[in-house]
Amino acid sequence: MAEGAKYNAQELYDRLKAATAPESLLKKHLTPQVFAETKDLVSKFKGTLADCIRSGCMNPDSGVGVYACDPDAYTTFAALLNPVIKDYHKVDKLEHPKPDFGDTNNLGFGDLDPSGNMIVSTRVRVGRSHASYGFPPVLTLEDRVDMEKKTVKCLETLTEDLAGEYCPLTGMTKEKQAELTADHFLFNDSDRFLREAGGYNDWPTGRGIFFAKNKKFLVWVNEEDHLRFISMQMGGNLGEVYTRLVKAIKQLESSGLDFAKKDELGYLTFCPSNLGTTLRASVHIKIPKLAAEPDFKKFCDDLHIQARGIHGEHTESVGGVYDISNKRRLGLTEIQAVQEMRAGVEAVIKREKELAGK
Ligand code: ADP
Ligand code: DAR
Repeated sequence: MAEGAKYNAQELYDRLKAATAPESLLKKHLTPQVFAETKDLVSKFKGTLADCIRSGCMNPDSGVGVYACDPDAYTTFAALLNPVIKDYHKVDKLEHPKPDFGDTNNLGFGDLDPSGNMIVSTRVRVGRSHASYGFPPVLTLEDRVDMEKKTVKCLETLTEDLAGEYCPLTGMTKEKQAELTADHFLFNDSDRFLREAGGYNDWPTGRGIFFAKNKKFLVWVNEEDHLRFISMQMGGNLGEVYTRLVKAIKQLESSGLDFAKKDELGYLTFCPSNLGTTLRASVHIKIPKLAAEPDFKKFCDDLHIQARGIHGEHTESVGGVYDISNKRRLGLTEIQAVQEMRAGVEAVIKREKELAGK
């Protein structure tokens, strides 16, 4: 069990207030008034404020710091989650459009780096949550096993280039896990923020990965979210990667699973940074000159893009290669989120070439 599991909401809040690390969105928005208003509330899945804030209080260096303990937390703990959501997604009002993936036969974009000199690989993912289950802090081992069974049954309906095989983590050798993780296919249990939020409870039971035969479409089962649908390939052909994901989403959305959503928040996820479209489109791209610029973070912020390391969030870049992706997922459609990422990546490529004197 995570270290912070023994602390109640007051003890967690006291730790948060005493911390001197840079201000997380949790610290910014869990005011004394919001704390007083929410500290004794309990969600429909029996989740508590402590369940939502534990990770950010035990990890003061969090960026967001708060998770929804379950889908109902977005209603029960709205006094805290709503200001966090508005702040992260840079919106003044909580409203979200109906899903719109655009016309994949006429996207207007394809390979963002035809030369192949800069973009190593491209990935687009969305998250989905089973409507009738909680999130990690309130999930039981039986819940995860039930969700895994329901998910695998749905994945077995995938056809054509999306058809494939499910590999549970239980029974997978450490060597196989290390190989798949190094190749950026598989997740592991190394994220301390997620650990403190209950993300690794009963690990590895109920977790696994689905691979299409060509390994360009994957589904993560019970990592941070109940489901992550992932399309990825080497090179910079964002058009192909995105089109494949949209085809998979449409097949999986019609397979009978009931996904958690709210009109004004779109699809619901464990972390409030991911809800709405839940879409993160990323490239691993070589930008040693731009990344060395003092204003690199402001350059990204102004374009609503985010730079990460190449082995997942909270990791470092390697050899000047960064993970560049869209930051906003709420208040815009799926095609708008991908277009925002495309425009950001094109600006990054242009700036890197200018700095390299090309
Ligand atoms: P997410 O929240 O989208 O899962 P993470 O930062 O946790 O993002 O990354 C998850 C995994 O996906 C990591 O192993 C990371 O290296 C890999 N990944 C993300 N973007 C790309 C990309 N464009 N190409 C290859 N692997 C990627
Ligand atoms: N640990 C959280 C994560 C923020 C967003 N990333 C997610 N959900 N994977 C933090 O506050 O840093």
